[in-house]
Amino acid sequence: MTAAPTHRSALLETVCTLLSDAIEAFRGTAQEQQLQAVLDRVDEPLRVAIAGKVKAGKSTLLNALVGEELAPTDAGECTRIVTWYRNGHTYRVVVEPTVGEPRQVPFHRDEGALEVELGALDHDEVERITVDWPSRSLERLTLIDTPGIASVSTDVSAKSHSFLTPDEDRATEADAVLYLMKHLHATDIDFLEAFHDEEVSQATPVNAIAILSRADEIGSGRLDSMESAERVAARYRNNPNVRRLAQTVLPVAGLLAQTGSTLREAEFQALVELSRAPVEETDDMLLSVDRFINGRTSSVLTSSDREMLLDRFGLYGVRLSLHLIGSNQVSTSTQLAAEMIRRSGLHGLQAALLSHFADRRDTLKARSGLLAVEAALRSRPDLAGSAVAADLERISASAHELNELRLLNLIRAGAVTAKPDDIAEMERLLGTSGTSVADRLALPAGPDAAAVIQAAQAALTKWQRKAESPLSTQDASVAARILMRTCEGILTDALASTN
Ligand SMILES: Nc1nc2c(ncn2[C@@H]2O[C@H](COP(=O)(O)OP(=O)(O)OP(=O)(O)O)[C@@H](O)[C@H]2O)c(=O)[nH]1
Ligand SMILES: [Mg+2]
Repeated sequence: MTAAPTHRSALLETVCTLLSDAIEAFRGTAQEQQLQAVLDRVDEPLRVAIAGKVKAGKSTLLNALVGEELAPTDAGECTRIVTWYRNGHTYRVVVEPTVGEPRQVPFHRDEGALEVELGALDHDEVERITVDWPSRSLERLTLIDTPGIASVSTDVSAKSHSFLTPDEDRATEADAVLYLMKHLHATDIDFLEAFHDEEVSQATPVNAIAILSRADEIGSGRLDSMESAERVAARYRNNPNVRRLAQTVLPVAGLLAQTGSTLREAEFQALVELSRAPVEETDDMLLSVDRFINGRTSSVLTSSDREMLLDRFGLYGVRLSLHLIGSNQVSTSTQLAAEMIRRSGLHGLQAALLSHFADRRDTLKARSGLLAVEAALRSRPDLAGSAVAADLERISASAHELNELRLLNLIRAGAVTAKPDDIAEMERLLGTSGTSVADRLALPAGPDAAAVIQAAQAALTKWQRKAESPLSTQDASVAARILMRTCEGILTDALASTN
């Protein structure tokens, strides 16, 4: 059932009406159910899928975002199943088999990830698992863990592909995607492109963020690894192929963030113990995984203690912790945890998730709704001339928020001719640096109405001149007109707030 409508934007309200009309028009067909499902989820949190190749660090990053160890990493059957993590009133796990009814199943969690009991079911007989978990972090975003793409088992890979890039007549179930890549391989670009096609675009610069994952490994675990990762990410950010496909590229060391969020006192004490050993000894140990686990040490840590530390921290995490403890920058486990999270890049990702996804929730939901109606209509050419088809076209063409998203796509595709400075300003106005008015107008946070009015007026004049200039190309003047509308909207709101 649809939850009681919260504060929907006018566009989302219109799209809900369209969905209801479409449900009527498709009554008694397979499309009816799909459209109903889309309508039902309008008031739910935004659904963000975490995708990427095998062992890219997807489940670890999901745990870091939730702040708990939930999703199984490394081994286990469940890493091969699409798993949803939703905010819930109670702890509950439901398994949806490929054949048969969904059923609630037992789960347990000792120390570490959730272990779901599939009973007699094999992993390939499971369509999806839904985990309801009371968690503040899941209030605004539902997170979806997907199995690795291009895995050894093509079957598992196919499962992710069909979830993220469904058949022509079925819109994707995710509203947005975090795409993890360890390094930029050809297949990463192929993958993003597979679900980037003009109309049924599932991932576009609008709803995808690329993550340079396991960022701590980029500099071979050296202390400046995260700085190296930031430089690599900045390069990718300016790569036209990446710009076409994702809103931004952020370096994140998920393991560091996950362990920071779940750090145990005993682990901190083990690191303190290790930090007491002579520097030459620890330097030598940190040269490789093998030396760290099996090398000689004057500390009391056994090989298995060290192996456990490595599992939780990685070489970089151990090196960083020893450095922070040794130089007295941290003296408690709480301080170490905070510093690990700060350096992991998690805060940057959380901010991007809010500004790029959560704050655009209504627009992205509206977009998902329109895509669903469009997909349904494609399966029924006889309805091409129907009222639903006409409404779809009218709403798609006239909604300013959607025009903004489309313009952003065009800019990212390199289809708008303008000077680099103007491109940067266009993108900012469209919200790529954050969707607040201050972000869009490049004003300091919390500007007063007068400052907003002045900046919006100046921007409006600028884009009006560009729109009317005989020197502007056709694409640039269309872009300028859309930006004028954006400025007018900001101006109207600011003027209204002064009355
Ligand atoms: N050093 C380091 N290791 C990481 C990081 N993130 C994940 N790992 C390790 O990489 C391995 C795979 O991590 P997962 O989170 O299970 O990766 P995944 O993408 O979910 O893997 P599949 O679901 O099997 O495709 C684990 O051993 C993690 O500990 C990271 O940021 N840094
Ligand atoms: Mg996984």
